[in-house]
Amino acid sequence: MKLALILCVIALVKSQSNHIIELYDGNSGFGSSVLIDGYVENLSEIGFNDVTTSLCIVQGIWLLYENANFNINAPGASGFNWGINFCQDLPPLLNNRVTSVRYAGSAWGFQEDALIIYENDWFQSREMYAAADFPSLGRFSYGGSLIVTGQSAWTLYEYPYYTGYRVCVTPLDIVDASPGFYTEPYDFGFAGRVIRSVRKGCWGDRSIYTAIKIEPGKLYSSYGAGHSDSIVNS
Ligand SMILES: [Ca+2]
Ligand SMILES: [Ca+2]
Repeated sequence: MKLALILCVIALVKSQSNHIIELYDGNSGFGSSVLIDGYVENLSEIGFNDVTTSLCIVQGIWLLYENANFNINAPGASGFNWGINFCQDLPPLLNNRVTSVRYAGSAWGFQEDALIIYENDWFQSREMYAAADFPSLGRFSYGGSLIVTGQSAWTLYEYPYYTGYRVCVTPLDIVDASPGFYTEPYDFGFAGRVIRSVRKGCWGDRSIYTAIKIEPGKLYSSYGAGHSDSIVNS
């Protein structure tokens, strides 16, 4: 009993989330591989930089980047996918190029209510994670892209304390808790603006934006910097 408890505690300490992805050097899940359940800012830390050719998602929402630190310093190609138990080969723009990966949403439930705002388009750079109302988002220019998980809509505001221009964004399917992906500011009506506060639910007079249609079990990727308006469904 005690041993089981200790093992359980060790397991909790070791795993970073229940989003789980496996990266493979070869096609179709062949070759050497690494199992990842957390943020990896540089895959060279685990000897897997620029070698991934295919991936298998055990579960979760996963984001892949061409450059280190989720493309913070150098914008580049990125990809995203979500679902349970599927494998996929990477498209040419990401094949043998992935350098950082991270999951999106609650660490322990990718279908729990959350709003994740990224500084740049295509889920690049810094992120702001909100599971509840956030009256002031601080110094970064958040508003390049977002992911809405769970079963709640959110209102985004141009100014702190829920003031100024506002829009409402929703998950893709609010009943099934399918995540909503908004790859660029035009997708949620915030082009040229910064998000400075967010509130759970749809509030006041506002426009409602719905997520682009994304199917589970497929990887979607950008063409990289300067071509972020294109979705490649490989
Ligand atoms: Ca490879
Ligand atoms: Ca790379």
